[in-house]
Amino acid sequence: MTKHIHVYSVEEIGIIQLNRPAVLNALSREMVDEIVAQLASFDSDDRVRVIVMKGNERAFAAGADIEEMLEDTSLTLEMLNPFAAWDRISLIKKPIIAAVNGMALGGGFELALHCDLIVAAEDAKFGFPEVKLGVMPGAGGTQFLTRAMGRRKALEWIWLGEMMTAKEAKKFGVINRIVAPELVEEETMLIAKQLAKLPPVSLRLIKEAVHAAEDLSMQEGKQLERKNFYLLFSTEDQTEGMQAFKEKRPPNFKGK
Ligand code: CO8
Repeated sequence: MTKHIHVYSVEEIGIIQLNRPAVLNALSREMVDEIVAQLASFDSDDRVRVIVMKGNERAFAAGADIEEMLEDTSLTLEMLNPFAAWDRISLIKKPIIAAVNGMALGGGFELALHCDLIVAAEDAKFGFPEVKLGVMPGAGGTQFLTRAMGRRKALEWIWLGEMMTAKEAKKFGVINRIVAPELVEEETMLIAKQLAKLPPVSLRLIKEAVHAAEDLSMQEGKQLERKNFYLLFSTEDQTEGMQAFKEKRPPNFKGK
């Protein structure tokens, strides 16, 4: 049973809907724990090939729950270690797509940035308003944004705490696609279904190699890529993919 998220599946797609509409899906710690537990559960569920995370029309999520943070001190945060839960999102191996309508702010923006792909409504708004609260992004925002748009642009956005339009976010490589608000879900599901037909082991080893490119040297990254490439030759899907090409028929990938 979950209190703050709604969970369901459509074919091979596992869907997590953030569900605290009264507070624009503000992320309480309990809610983050539910999201992370559900991601892990989908990740180990053979019936699920792709994960979608979405909010509602008004908000993906308007940040961490400010009410909850009001009483925090440096020491309570150190002892609580709230970001350990966020770190677990990076361990999810299946593709995760964020479908963003409305606002994705602060921790809500960071949650979207933890996803692999982001589809957004043309009127969606992204931003890190933390500076206006006397704090700063804490769940990876400075790192994700700098890697996407470079130091100068990232500083400008995070310092000023202004909202970024979907168009700007796309221009700076922060999100993947923009569509009309009413088409966000449809577009996200189209990508998810496309991914769900592709060989799952290839998808996860590609994700591992691409993510590693942000931390490793070129040589180390290429070594990892090579090992993953070799590994795929021990899958039935590699035989199926190449055989299907030879026989001029569509492949049927099994994730083995
Ligand atoms: N936390 C708690 N409640 C919130 C939050 C939030 N982040 N955002 C909105 N709400 C609540 C409002 O208090 C309001 O509740 P009520 O009806 O009881 O007064 C309700 O949601 C609706 O909000 P508004 O009436 O303010 O709606 P508006 O359309 O007028 O404004 C805004 C929408 C602009 C999004 C506005 O609500 C706002 O500025 N929200 C705060 C945004 C923000 O500063 N986010 C960053 C938070 S800090 C953070 O995310 C740190 C991340 C670090 C990682 C966290 C790990 C623990």
